[in-house]
Amino acid sequence: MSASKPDPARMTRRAFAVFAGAGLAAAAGWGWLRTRPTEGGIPWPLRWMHRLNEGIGRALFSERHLAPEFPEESRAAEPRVNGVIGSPAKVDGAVRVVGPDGAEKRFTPAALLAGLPRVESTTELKCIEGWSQVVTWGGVRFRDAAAHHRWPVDACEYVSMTTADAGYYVGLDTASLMHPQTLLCDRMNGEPLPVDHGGPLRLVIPVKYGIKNIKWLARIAFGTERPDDYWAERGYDWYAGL
Ligand SMILES: Nc1nc2c(c(=O)[nH]1)N[C@H]1C(S)=C(S)[C@@H](COP(=O)(O)O)O[C@H]1N2
Ligand SMILES: [Mo]
Repeated sequence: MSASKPDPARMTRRAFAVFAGAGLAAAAGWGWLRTRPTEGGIPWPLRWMHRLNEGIGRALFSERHLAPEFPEESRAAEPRVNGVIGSPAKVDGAVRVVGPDGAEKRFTPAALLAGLPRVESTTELKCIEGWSQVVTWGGVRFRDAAAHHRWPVDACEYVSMTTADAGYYVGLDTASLMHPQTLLCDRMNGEPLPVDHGGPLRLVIPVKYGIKNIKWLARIAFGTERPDDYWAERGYDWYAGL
């Protein structure tokens, strides 16, 4: 009597059936998802998942929860340029700061940061597409600029940031901007911030994915409603917390 040996042909047929079944289920699921009514341009089940993620993100967020910092030696030798949406701002161009009442003040990028404590920190820029790189950023803390310029951070839960041509725009929660690692950044890897990487001024916000780290920052507007966001309109998570 021989011990029953597995029949390779049968095993293969079974594996194939499982594989095909999973494929059909995924296709059916995708078809279902695609035909759901949309909310803010994306199917409601995805919007619902984003809300769930945001709830968890906000619950985990705290001023004391720091993104990891790295030794300078571990930074990328040649940081890749990724974001190309929106037009670069002029070095001497205005950065407009707009209150909830629409009142506007203009600064050059240098004037916006003048006299504030300079900070350097080496953190990881994480793109939502899966890659990341370690970069040494220099600038001033957003929270220091907010205190110095008396920005209405207590009255306004949200901030909209845009490029000069409004081609790229991000919506941010004020709490994340006030995080100690969030910088108005004008230097990168020990040099003035190159135009490719957002010079003269970009936002560095290591508690969020790369999409929120807007380059060529030219307008900062405070408000009480959740601002438009370039990538949220294209299906990504509005909060984009890490
Ligand atoms: N103005 C502007 N800022 C932007 C983007 C963009 O397309 N335009 N892309 C974002 C994304 S998705 C990433 S990952 C980072 C990439 O920064 P880098 O080009 O300096 O590597 O910039 C962010 N800021
Ligand atoms: Mo990205």
